[in-house]
Amino acid sequence: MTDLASALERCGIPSDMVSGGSLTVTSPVDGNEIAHLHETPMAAMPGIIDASVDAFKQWRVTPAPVRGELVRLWGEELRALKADIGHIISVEVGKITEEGLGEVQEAIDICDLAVGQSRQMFGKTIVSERPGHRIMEQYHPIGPVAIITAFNFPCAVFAWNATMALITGNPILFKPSEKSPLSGIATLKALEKAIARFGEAPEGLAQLVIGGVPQSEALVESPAIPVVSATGSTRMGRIVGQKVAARFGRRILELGGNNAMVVTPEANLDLAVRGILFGAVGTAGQRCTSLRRLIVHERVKDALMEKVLAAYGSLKIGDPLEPGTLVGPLIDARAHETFVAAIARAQAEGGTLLTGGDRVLGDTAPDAYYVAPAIVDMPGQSAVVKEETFGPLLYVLTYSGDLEEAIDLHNDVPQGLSSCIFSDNMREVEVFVSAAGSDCGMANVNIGPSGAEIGGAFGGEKETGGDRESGSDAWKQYTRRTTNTINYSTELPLAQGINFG
Ligand code: UN1
Repeated sequence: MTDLASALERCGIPSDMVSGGSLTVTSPVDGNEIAHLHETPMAAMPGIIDASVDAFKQWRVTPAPVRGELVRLWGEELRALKADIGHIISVEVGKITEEGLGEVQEAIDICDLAVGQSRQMFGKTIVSERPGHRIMEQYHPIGPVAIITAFNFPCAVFAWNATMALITGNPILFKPSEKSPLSGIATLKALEKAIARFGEAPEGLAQLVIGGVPQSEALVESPAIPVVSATGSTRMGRIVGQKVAARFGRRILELGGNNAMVVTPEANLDLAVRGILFGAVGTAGQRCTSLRRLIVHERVKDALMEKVLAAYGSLKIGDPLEPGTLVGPLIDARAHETFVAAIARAQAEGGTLLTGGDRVLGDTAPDAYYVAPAIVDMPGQSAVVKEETFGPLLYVLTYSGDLEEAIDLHNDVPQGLSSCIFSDNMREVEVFVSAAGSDCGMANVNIGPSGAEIGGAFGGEKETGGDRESGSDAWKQYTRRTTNTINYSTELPLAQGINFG
């Protein structure tokens, strides 16, 4: 049986690192304080950033496949520590055991992808209009990359960014969420073990910054850090995006979602129910990809909702480490207040609460916030439905006309992360994924909006930020592209036929 202290120890986190400091970490499982971390003093920030700049000089000239070898070792360390890091995630974030382990697996998967990618940073060769000339593009390292993560994916989202930054030749500066730093530190410790085995990595290649807004600001505002990747709320992203833009840095933003599922009359309803359950209730609705809006055709609404409500009725809510639990706690009291307030607003805006919303286990876990997942039937897409509420709250919207009506409703929110349609009709699904369909960064067919694999690019449009992380060609964002025109002739012809003297 794993306990937190031994998991931390096996991950190489010394006890003095998690005690005596001013940053208190609380477990959402029972509300107990589990760590008191030392914040990175602001006076230390310039030295940390300088060390990263120094590390860049060596790392950028280390051959990319050799950099890939470091990430391969990181994947090995993560495999060895999977159970321990998964356990830390469960205690610190409140994820059920399966999902804690799944998050570590996601980090392992991105390591594997990055190892292969480290040998495939292809640039194009372009024909020249001039004789004896050739044009080519190269993707070079860009410089230190700051990674600021949210509480809900402390291991995987860090790994998405760190793996790609490392193989492309850049040092990393990691600032985990104040709410879940231990899971992030455990993931970083696995990288430190890999660095020790690797042997030739520069000092300062992977550094940790603990703290809150001031420490984040030091990273966001530093001109020595060309790329800032930040995951979190739209409110945070608006500030970070503007600050990074003001100094012409590059930002990678992954912000709020308001993810929907369209269920058409031609859907397999049993499949849809399973998609709804994992999407809306999994991770207690605390994924940025969680299902928040169900847009269902009136012809199948009653049949679907009967099945959904039956499934909600049998959900086991409680200790995420206990086998069989499907719904763990909300992260903190504030998340609970927001959840309750959103339901009250939805009701005031004409909604009918179909199930859930109550706090449960209040007597056995008075300092933890467990809730019964809620479903609110809405007469229309009112103001509250257009906001992201980070919890297990699902709004039901009904359409009665054609698919276009559902798509209009679907796209009429400020966020654009993930989406899905359930239908066995190929015309409907093709329209949904077409240019006239979902306006999100991710549009799925017959699977829910959450739980993406790492192979695709992850991210969304509109207030979600517009950037992409994880697989596909996301690695390019951690590089600077250079276009090289090479003249191997003995003449100097000018482009566009210009005759200069
Ligand atoms: C997040 O919630 O910030 O697609 C990331 C998913 C996960 C990643 C979620 N693979 O739900």
